[in-house]
Amino acid sequence: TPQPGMLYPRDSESRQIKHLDGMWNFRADKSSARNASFEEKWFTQPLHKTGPVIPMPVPSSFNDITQDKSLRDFVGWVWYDTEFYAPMDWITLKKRVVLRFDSAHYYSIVWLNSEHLMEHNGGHLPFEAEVNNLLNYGGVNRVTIAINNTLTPHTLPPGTIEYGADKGRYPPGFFKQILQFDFFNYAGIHRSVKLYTTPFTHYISDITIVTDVAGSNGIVKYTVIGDQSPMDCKVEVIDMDGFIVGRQNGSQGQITVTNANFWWPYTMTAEKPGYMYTLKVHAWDDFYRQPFGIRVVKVTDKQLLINNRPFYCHGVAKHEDSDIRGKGLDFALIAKDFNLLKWLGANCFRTSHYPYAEEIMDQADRQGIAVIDESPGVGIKTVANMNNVSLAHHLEVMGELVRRDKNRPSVIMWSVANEPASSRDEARPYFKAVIEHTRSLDNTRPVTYVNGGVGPTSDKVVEYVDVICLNHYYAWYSDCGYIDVIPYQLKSDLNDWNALHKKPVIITEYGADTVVGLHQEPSFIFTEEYQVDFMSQYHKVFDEFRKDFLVGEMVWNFADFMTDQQINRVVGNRKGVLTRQRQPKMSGHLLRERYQKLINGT
Ligand code: BDP
Repeated sequence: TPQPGMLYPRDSESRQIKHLDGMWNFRADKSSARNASFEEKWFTQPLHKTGPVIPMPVPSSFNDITQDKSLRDFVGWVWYDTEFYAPMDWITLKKRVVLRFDSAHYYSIVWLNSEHLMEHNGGHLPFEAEVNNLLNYGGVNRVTIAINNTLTPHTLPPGTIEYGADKGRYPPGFFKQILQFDFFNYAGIHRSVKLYTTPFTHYISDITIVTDVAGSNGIVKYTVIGDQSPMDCKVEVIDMDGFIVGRQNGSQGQITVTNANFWWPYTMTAEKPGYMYTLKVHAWDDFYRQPFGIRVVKVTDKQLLINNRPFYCHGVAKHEDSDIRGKGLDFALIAKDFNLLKWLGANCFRTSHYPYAEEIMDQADRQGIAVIDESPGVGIKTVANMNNVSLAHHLEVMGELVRRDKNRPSVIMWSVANEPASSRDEARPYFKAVIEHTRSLDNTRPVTYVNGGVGPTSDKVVEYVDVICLNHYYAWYSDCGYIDVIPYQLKSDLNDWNALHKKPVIITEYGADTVVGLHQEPSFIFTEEYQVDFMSQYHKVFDEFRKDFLVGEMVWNFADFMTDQQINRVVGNRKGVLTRQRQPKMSGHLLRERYQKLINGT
């Protein structure tokens, strides 16, 4: 379990933020051994003194920024650096200063003024360190980061490197990265970099809020952790109009908010969806305002309940993916995607297949979109992927994910993995451990994994989950072109699962590749007509089973996204109901019509 902490940087009376985003210097280590940068100690001097650098935007993936194919497909160490000044008042005011990367993909080593500061294993999640000892207040500071995107059997997601075995038939030193998942392995500093301050000692390091509903009242249980104990701590619950609706002294306690505004997905209430409160924490001289919502999630044998009312999830699986920036954070894209979710009438998404940016999750909270929060556990297929080294890392990652997102009302479920080889004997102890660990970190939310076509009699993991999540590609990866098989196969599969496990089911993926603008009638695979006909068959079955134990449907995918180069991918995966540029295909209109009807209860 990771240390408590990693509160999202927020300014306050006692805290200040300095953004380090912008153009950084960048250099890839293209040496044949791939590690000249370490032998030459690039971290000891400004990067531009080690050799040629190029400007690289932060945040962004580096892959699609240049015209250089070898950089797009680069596997190994890339280096970034930038310079900044630390305000002198940080000394006089006795500030603790923290350097935080909201995420970098995949393995990162950070130096400050040539001194080793921290390392972090894995993308999609934040890491930070206190920098007071290394900071230069009288002059310029240089932060350097080396990032390696190489995937191994024990990274999440896992991957392998394949060498050109037949030397005569491959260029010298030839190798390629083999991915076990279906999206481009974008890399770089994907999210923002910030310096933030807190009081030097006696500061708030973590806050956990758990809520419940009791009639029309909200129950708010909170725990505050500081760098010292005991803590001198006062908290206030503040509503969206700025009124204090509850207060309490002590680092732990319970507050009842009378006639509370509960957090609801926007499709469950016309009034105040995504209602957020603030827990204002004042400990010693430190102030932190933690947003939260009052709601409770429960699961029965047939239903998913939000605030004790059945919730039917009609949503999408997404990716962090767009032109040029790859997986880089982009506020314009975030705003556009949420507008599109509303346009479609979607009330839910899954963070397939890794944790999304905190700024995305903020919008889910505030706009009332429910989220299945998925770890980067995608492509866990081999025995090596399930050994003790892999398991230890997976447990660590779940700890980091729960620590980051535990206070988010939008997160209604944790997903530990996507489409692992769940029929393997090794999968049983591995996923039992991962799922039980996740539940021990947070017993207020259901835990699941997403099953990839392993049937109910061969699967060895579903017995540990609260909700069964299934991906199905009938009439695409099997019986391709024969949409008539869909109702038969989907129905019999749903009934088979239900015969063995009395748990609610969500179809977390179904979809067909569709090249926008390709038309043919009668429909033919890859055309817009086929995607519409294909989805319509699934919808008929969903409508039959949502009266019973089906609690959700999510199309694969919200938008087209980039993948590796493969013969079954025409410049990326084309299963979006929107193009990668976020324009609707015919299927987007179909889905919108369906989801708007579901919202109106017709
Ligand atoms: C599913 C995977 C997803 C793929 C999708 C597809 O979960 O990541 O992109 O198939 O093949 O198996 O389109």
